Amino acid sequence: MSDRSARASCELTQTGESMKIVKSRTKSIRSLAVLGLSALVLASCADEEKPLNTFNPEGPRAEAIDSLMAPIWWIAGAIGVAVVGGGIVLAIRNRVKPEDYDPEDLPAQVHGNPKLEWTWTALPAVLLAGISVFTVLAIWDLEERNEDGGGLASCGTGGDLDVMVIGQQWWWEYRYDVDCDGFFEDVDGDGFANSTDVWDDDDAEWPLEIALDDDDVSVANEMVIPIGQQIDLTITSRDVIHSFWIPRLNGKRDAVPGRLHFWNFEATDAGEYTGWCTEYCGLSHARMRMNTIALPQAEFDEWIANQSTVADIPAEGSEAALGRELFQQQCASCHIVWEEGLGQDALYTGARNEGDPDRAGRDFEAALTAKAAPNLTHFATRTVMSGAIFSTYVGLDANDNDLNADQENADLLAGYNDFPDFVDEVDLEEGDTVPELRWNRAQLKRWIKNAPDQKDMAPEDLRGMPAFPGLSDDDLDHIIAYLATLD
Ligand code: HEC
Ligand SMILES: [Cu+2]
Repeated sequence: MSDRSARASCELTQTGESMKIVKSRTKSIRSLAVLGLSALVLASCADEEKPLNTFNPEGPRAEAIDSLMAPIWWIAGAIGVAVVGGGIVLAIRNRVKPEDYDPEDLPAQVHGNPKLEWTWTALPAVLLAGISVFTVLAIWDLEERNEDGGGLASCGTGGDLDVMVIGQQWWWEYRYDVDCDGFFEDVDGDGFANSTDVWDDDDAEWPLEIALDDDDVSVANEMVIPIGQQIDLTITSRDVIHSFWIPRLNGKRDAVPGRLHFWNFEATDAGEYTGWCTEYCGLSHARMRMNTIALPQAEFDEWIANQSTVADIPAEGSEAALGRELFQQQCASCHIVWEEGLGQDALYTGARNEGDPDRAGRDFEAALTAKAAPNLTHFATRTVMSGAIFSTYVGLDANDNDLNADQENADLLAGYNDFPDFVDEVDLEEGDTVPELRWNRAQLKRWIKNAPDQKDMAPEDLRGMPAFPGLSDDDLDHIIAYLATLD
């Protein structure tokens, strides 16, 4: 079964067939067959290739969960079969025809038999106690952080990495503690910058100023990690409760405003690991995904070195320079692009007023809808955007100049919207050349022109990005040319 038809039948099974469990007895055979078929099809949904498959764990954390679950599943399955099977066997063996039914003829009674009663109380208790020992050990194991000075304090000498994960309606921000000085300022002066400093800092306005460190790197939607090392995560949220879950790397952990939750994972192999927000968080909850890219150490080092640089300023008079001007007028009230002279602490709009004398005094808060928007300094290095629901690059001959005008292209892209691995999904005929990866200009245009049309958002309620109906096609071209320089 091809990937696509498997997916189609997954949907079919979930929506239709299994509902058709037929009531009448004559149809029961057919309904059994349907059930069996559904089970088979659903089993094929657990295909190894599926990006969110917990049964295909990668790295020690996910493997620990999987290897805890497998034996419990078999034990529970055996007990289930024994109990249900025993029940069925007894029912069949002891069945009586209505005309033979004698209310006086009771089976042997076991009530008041201490041996039996002790046995069926003790057995499950021992079993559950045994399972709980392994479960608790696994939970402790999963929570373990790198021994590098309390987790939050530094990256330590081992070079392991601390990443702060911040959920927001409806995208994820990742901050990297690049210089290993921790995420927090040492407010209480005890020589140790840790999470208690946040509570000690009267000026810190949770959650706006959490983890405000001049030297950190902030990216959106796509977390890049080195393979073969444990990444310590500090998870929190800016608005409502979200839940962070990359199924192939570890279990879930809630992102709760005002709280710091610790979590970690490790990928053994290079590759892409995707996830979804798994706590209902409003309008675009289903479009709040995450992408994790695991790279060999050397490539990761290159990546982080590049992310730590400021953006180049495009040459005067170029298309990109025009775009930058527009960007500063229309977009910079929410989005930051770090440039020379603009301190990295200008991560939030409030701080930006001081960071750039040209902008001092402007009322950014008033224009600010989302309180924070993705940092776009190296936007062109990401493969996904907008909560990881669109690709920044496609392998299609995307239509450059007309917003949604080319229906075929629009349809293909719409198909992509539901599936980030679009490039692999395009059916190519034999002999076709694989289309080159290219900047997804069509989608970017649609997004910048009218983001709420592309993803449910409520900019009027201070959530998400507003539409810019006033931008002309040329304006959009210029802005996109500028964004393309942000690599
Ligand atoms: C009022 C705040 C605000 C303004 C103004 C704004 N944006 Fe956004 N933008 C956002 C938010 C919030 C998101 C994240 C939306 C999401 O993914 O749910 C976003 C996402 C984006 C993204 C995707 C980034 C990524 O990594 O996912 C791009 C590109 C972008 N905006 C470009 C622009 C451009 C260009 C302008 C100016 C024409 C602009 N934005 C103006 C708030 C804003
Ligand atoms: Cu969410």
